[in-house]
Amino acid sequence: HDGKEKEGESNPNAHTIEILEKMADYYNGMKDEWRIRAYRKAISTLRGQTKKIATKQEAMALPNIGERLAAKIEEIVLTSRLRRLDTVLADTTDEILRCFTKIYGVGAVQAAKWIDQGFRSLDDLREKATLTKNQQIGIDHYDDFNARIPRSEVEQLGAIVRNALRAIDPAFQALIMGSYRRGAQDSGDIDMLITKPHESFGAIRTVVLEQLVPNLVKSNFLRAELAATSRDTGTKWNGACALPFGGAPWRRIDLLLVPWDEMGAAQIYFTGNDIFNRSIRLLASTKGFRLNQHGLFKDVMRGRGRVKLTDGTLIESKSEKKIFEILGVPWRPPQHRIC
Ligand code: DCP
Ligand code: MG
Ligand code: MN
Repeated sequence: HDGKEKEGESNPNAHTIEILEKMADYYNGMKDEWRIRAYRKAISTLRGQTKKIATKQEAMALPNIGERLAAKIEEIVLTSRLRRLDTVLADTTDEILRCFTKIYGVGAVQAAKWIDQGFRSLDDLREKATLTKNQQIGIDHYDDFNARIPRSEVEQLGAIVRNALRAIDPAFQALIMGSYRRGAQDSGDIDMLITKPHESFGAIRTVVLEQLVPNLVKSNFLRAELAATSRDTGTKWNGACALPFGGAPWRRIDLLLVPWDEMGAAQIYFTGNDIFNRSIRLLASTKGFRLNQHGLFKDVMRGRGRVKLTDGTLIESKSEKKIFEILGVPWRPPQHRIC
């Protein structure tokens, strides 16, 4: 920090130096030793000048400044900016944004907020950010949660849930949905639909939340609970699980609690994929219906701005096939519900 403090006002090349330092910081992050050295030396040379260096010619005449750096110095003096730095900063922001949005439960808005607050890496977040419990777990298990789960492990994890549930009440059903039901060779998480023939939502929820989940926590299968997004509160339990051996990777698991009467609509919803759901729901609405995870409805009253005023009349919710039929959509097996 040789005289850096004084530089601000007095050094005629302060602005040029400031921009070159940002480039050096970038190459530092890239571990580009050769460019780091070139920038450091040029910066040091500029610091020693008492006159403003404004042209490529002037810059090249100084020690340790090559032609390309000299051209950059001229560009900075002429335009007050360096286009290369602008692209580098935009690319870096994109990369940090991608890194942050891969934290489970973190979207673009939260990620942008953190970047705004000056956080640049997961370590920054760990050390300096105020994190919710969910975010803390998402960061602690970042690599695990971003890894794909092999189909065979999805089956093993699903069997553990199914066996624990059947031990409580053999009439219960636990089906693996999501990408697994669509036939994927690996999945991002495990999606399990839990139901019992002829049973209500309340009774199913009581068994899952008061018996199944506590049992699976006790057996160390469930490792953490993750707060639900406001949209699925009540119908979903989100968390993390792992196979019962030391060092087993943590996997994301979603349990969807479904009353028997809503099985068909729930199966469509939880099989996805999300784009297929959006398009079949849109198609339903163009035919005057409304489709959601609970059923297919008609005569939904909408007010201003298409705000829903009533749920309408339930037409069908029990059978996946019937919902397709009523909508006039040819049956699509789960493997073909990829849009
Ligand atoms: N779903 C949806 N809209 C969303 C999220 C989910 O309709 N925004 C539905 C369709 C999905 C299903 O829930 O297929 C399960 O959601 P996942 O996020 O677990 O997605 P997938 O199981 O399809 O893929 P992955 O292998 O990444 O888990
Ligand atoms: Mg899934
Ligand atoms: Mn899921």
